[in-house]
Amino acid sequence: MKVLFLAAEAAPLVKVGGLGDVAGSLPRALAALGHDIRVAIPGYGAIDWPGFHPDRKARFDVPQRGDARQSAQVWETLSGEVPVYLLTGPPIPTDRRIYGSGIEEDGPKFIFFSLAALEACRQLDFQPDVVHANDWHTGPAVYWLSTAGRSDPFFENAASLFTIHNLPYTGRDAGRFLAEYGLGVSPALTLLPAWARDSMLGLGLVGADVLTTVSPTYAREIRTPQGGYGFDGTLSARADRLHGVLNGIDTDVWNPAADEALRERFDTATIERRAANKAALQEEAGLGREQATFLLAMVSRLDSQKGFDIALPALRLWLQTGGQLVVLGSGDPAIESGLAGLELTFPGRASVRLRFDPPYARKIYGGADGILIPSRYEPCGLTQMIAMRYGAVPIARRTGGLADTITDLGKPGGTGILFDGYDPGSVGHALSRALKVYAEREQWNEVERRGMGQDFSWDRSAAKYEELYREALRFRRGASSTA
Ligand code: NHF
Repeated sequence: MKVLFLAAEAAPLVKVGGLGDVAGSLPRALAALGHDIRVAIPGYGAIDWPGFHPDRKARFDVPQRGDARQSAQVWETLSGEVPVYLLTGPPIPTDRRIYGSGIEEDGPKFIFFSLAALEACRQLDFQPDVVHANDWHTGPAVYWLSTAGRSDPFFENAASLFTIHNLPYTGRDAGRFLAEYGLGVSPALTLLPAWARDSMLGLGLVGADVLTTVSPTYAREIRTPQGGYGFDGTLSARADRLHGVLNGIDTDVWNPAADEALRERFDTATIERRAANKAALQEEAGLGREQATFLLAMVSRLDSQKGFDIALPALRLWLQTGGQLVVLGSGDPAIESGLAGLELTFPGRASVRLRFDPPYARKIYGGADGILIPSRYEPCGLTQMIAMRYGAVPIARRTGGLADTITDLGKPGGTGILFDGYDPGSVGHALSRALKVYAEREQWNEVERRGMGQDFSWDRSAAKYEELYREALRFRRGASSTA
């Protein structure tokens, strides 16, 4: 199949969060299955243009309302074997900015990107069977396909699959920018609550032939009032089109047996070598070199989604009672200052780095004993899979993809610790459970080894997407439509 994969970010060119990881690795797995898949992202100035040396492939115009038009260019580079198209034009920032501060900036940017990416396919004579669009930034492309695209000879047979990576990000209040690009209102929008009819996410949700999200549990949660952020009715109405497909990780990129960032590389047979990595991490983080002390870590975007409000009181107790802590992340200034306070209060026991530092993240995964992930909600989560692959045991809230990828120690084959409550007491209780097992070191090592033995590669999920692409095509070509 010919597939156009649309995302606002894709590693290694540009990555802010998990979406970038997925857009960097899933297309490679689909290409390995024999599909002709091409990724399109905005050609931000923040990308290392000299490093990736893209070639300009076409200049064209993106039509707007009336006779207006916006000039665009498409450039091509490669990510592994996968072609990546970079779309540039006046709404795409040429400075270091990726996401802006609101819809005034991001509305025009991503509507332009969505429509320019489709138009680029026509210019390059790449006629996709499926357009796989991701998150609210790409909703307009899905919506255009489901409306004007139906009578466009180049796109009439192109099916769409829309993946939700993070539902609360909606790109709402985009109505006037959508109108500028001629995206009018269709009857299908009544499937959306009134406030969401000019949201770019909403356009994707009603326009797509098939919807997916990144874990089976999250697919259920978003159909409930608690997890649906106002879209539960829309998603329940489209439940027959909605599937949960677990993300994978690129097991070549994340491989403790070959990771250059580690002091000692290891696999399940040589797991005792983690001790050297733990010592190196303690040294680099300025913590006491205590091999017998539980070294707990957090690697995360600092966002209210990630549960720092319930973690902080529990971490204070953890540090008071002799545990060690390493944190890496950046984001919300209020969370940053709460974490910085921990380091000040517990010098030599808590170490907090407030920045994006990929090599240091690898050292944490390869040296920490446990990784705390107390998320309020988690569509899939990649940290827990990477942690397990590196022998660090996840201690996580039972939500979304965390519930689908971690087996609690209370069950046979346990790989981590899960807790339910969203409160500091539940975090504290989970940490005590971890300490109890850690005291029996052989048992703990067994848990680490089981985590390392899990298969988190893309193989299974890529095959699932392949199946869903075919299903989307059946819907499109059978002309059963909602929009
Ligand atoms: O893994 C990629 C990521 C997810 O849970 C993560 C999230 C954003 O919040 O699918 O998207």
